[in-house]
Amino acid sequence: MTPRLSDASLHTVKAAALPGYDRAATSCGIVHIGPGAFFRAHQAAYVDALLHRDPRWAITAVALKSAGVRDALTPQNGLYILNELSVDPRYRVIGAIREVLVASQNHPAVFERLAASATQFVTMTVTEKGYCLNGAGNLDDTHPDIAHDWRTPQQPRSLVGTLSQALRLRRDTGITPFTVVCCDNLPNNGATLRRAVVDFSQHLDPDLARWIENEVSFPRTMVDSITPATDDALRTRVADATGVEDAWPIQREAFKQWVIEDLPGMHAADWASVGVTLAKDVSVYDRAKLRLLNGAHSTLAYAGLLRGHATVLDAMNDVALATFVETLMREDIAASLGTTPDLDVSAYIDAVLERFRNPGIRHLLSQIAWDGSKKLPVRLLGTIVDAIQAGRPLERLAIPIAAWMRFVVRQARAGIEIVDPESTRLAALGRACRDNAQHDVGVFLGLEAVIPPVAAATPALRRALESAYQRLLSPSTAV
Ligand code: CS2
Repeated sequence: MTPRLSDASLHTVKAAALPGYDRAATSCGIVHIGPGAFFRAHQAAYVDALLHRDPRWAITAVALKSAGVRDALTPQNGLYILNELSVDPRYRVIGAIREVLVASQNHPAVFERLAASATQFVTMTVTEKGYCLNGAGNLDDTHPDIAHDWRTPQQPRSLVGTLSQALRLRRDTGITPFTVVCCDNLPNNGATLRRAVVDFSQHLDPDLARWIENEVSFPRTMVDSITPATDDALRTRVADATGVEDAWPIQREAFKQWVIEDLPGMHAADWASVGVTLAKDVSVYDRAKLRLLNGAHSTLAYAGLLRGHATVLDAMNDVALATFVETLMREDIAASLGTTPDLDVSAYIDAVLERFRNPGIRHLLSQIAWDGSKKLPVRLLGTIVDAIQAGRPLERLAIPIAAWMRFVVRQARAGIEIVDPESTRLAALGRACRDNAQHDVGVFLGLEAVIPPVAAATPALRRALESAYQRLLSPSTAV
């Protein structure tokens, strides 16, 4: 029988790089909230490298609600296998996670870790929807989790409520605050999260809000590595190659990048020694990444699904679609980035397109299509608003938004659940559509949580959306 991966079976693992440090001698200096696949593929791999130099930075991983990761990783002593996908796949056992806690089941243990003076970084990947923000990017005070956390701040459900309570404990006991490192695909993620935590705290304790504003660092970051969801093919591949069974292995492309704003708190650990870029100004990196890579990804997802494709590679092999996406990036999205002395945008686009064509990766378009109501504002609608303000053309930029609308209509009509925090509303909108461009686009433009008011009120955008929508009624000829 294949043994299960754990500290005890580590010496039997074949064909994989193992943690080259004494795990028992490490201590937890990082609490990470949201231990999903991206974190385990990306940040935990950087931290695993850091632990070879400095044992203080092992990770306590905290899931806010779901017990799935804890149940998979605890019998494995926090170990899992990372498969780097390329023509020549590589396997690596990641030892950075020492424990996994589930906040909803054990708030006291979570707050004990968050309040400990050894904890100097609190990092998070909770996806766009985990920040409880409204369409304008501010704390959504109508969100049920926020209302809950204001009522019972010691048992928070939301990320924002959890950070506020943890920082309160540190302030009350005179422990220096941790540095909050947001690792989600949000524009200006550090400042956005800081504003949400300060606004949340203001409601409960204005002194705490002021203290957070003055004392706590929220560096801005850019995170990047394409991470397809775990599937059975990966589980089998890992077991065959390594000779151990891992309940939840992770896969990603070999490329990874992490840029963090160079604020004083960041120097507690030697991040640069493991390939993290500490930069004075992260804006150029995060705008380019969110708008070019993620914007193109969402375009491929919605247009590609409508054209019958399943993966990013399939969509890139569709010459008309790939040509459209490349033109969108080079002409329309690049124009929104302004001058970028530190970034060669054309080379960046070349590199992104090559990554999308990686034959070693099977990245499902349906995975990228999740949570469109939260992703589109960040990935494409900001570019559209800039184009409106600068008087640039909107015709191509309207295509991915119209494709998302058609995707919603298609799923709603087929009775397939739309994976999105707005799923109920979207399904109702989709069912109300009549395949009449003017009517249907009008219905979607009323979604103020997704479409910024200035975009909804721009006749030229409405016309561009209607024309794109009309063409997408026959998706095979739309681009
Ligand atoms: C993707 C991202 O699922 C998605 O929406 O666009 O997860 C993308 O793969 C990463 O941001 C790449 O860094």
